[in-house]
Amino acid sequence: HLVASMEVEETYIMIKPDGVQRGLVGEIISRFEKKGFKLTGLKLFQCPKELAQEHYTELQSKPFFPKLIDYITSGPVVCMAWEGAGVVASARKLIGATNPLNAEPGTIRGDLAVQTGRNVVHGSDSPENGKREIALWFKEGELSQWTPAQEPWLK
Ligand code: 3AN
Repeated sequence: HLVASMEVEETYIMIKPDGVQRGLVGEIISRFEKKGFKLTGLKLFQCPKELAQEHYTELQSKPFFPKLIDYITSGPVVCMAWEGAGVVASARKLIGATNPLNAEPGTIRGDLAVQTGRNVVHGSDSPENGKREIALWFKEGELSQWTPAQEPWLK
């Protein structure tokens, strides 16, 4: 369905091991919450090699592929599913350019990262990949579709 004339989409966002170890989990989640997107899945997870290889299958032939797999599997990651109008492209904007040195200030990578190989966060690059990656990283039952309560929480 449409909200503000944009298609409601889902995207897979992942805080990489460096983001977890540098204590940036709260900061990164905050940026998506404050923007106004809806969190529908969240877990801390030690990724097996096979899953990392499947996730980055399009990059298999790149020279940096083995190092990328070592990096992503080097410690726990935070897996997230986010939903919202135009969330796929908007999340990519919030994240910033792949090379953090080219990422604009105000973006996650622009503010918090220096190296391409340590760029703290992943975001799906298309609605199709959003669906594919959420299905890859989450089991059924780990995702929650929810609507905000109509009653105010503070009276
Ligand atoms: P993005 O994560 O911005 O979508 P992709 O899909 O081109 O960028 O690359 C996926 C991941 O592969 C990057 N986040 C980064 O960790 C790693 N990567 C990409 N290019 C390089 C590179 N030239 N050297 C090392 N790692 C790279």
